[in-house]
Amino acid sequence: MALEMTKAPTFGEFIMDRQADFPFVSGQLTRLLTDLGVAAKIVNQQVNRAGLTSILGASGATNIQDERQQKLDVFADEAFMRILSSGKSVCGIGSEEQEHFVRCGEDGEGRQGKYIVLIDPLDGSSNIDVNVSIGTIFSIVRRLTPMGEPLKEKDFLQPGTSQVAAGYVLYGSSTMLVYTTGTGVNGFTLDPAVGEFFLSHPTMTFPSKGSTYSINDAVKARSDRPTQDFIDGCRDAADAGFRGRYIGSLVADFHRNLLHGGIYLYPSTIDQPQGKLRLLYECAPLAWIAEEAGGKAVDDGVRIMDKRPQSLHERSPFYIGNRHLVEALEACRWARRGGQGRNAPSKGLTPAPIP
Ligand code: AHM
Ligand code: MG
Repeated sequence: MALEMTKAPTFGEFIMDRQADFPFVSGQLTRLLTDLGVAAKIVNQQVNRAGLTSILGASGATNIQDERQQKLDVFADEAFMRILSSGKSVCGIGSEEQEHFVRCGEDGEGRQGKYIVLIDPLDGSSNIDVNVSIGTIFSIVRRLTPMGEPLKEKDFLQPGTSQVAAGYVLYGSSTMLVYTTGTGVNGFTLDPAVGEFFLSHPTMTFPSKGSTYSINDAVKARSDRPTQDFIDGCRDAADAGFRGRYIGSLVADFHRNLLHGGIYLYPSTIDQPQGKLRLLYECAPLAWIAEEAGGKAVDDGVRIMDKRPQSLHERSPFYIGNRHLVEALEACRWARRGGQGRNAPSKGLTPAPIP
């Protein structure tokens, strides 16, 4: 029997084809996205060996190349840093693993390269050692300082609306790369036998209704009243199919909610008024993907994409997912304010998140 085979585009082919959608492009963004895909494959390989790495590294913690065994998140950071900074497209990198912005180039001033990358190299740290899905999140913006001049801090501190590309890699039961450049969201699955990402999820959108809520229950207990009202409403709607699902890896929780419909919440709390998640390399890129997929992302009152960061590791409360669920949460906030102030709910919307 003849095998029927169709070949989906690879990630590389897809971004090359898409390059034509942007007039006057120089190809630097295409090269940068290609480099991200390569780095993701290298990190994926190590993630898949996570348990072995510690066994193999136990004797003196050195590997066959006589390099010290590293924690996976440090390894991921170094892999992305090395690959991104050795291409010609990137002038600066801001990473969760680095205290300060890194300016690329021989003089360390970031004079060349059009793009800045903000990255969480390995998100979901608490899940690394227990074989649960983790991810990488990235955001790309254009430099503001003219080419040839040293990069300034303002180049890194741009709002989500300035992004030219954003995406994530999910190291799960399979490895996926999902990204947007503002013309929809596309997902690629890594075929480990071939070592290529193939287009598997074209034009991703949230389903019209979602019924999953994702929150750390202990954090919910310390969150503000509107968040608690909303979650209580979700629980009360269990008969209507509402259910709580929380992996504790943002990428994995977001990805599941994107595919099946739902909302992820990391609220402000009494002890962490700004929440936990970082605006530049966790919230903003996922917010753009959510919006491109028909969803919504806000903090306690402002669209995440509009927030102007003041520092590299700035945190933000974060609510993201199906538009109707995020708006139901906003309706709870509005109701708690006695129907005063910003963000009046859309007509007919009630705090009850019944689908
Ligand atoms: P990390 O960047 O240190 O891994 O922290 C971010 C992670 C998210 O992936 C996840 O959703 C959240 O922190 C879990 O936090 P908690 O353990 O407080 O629920
Ligand atoms: Mg993180």
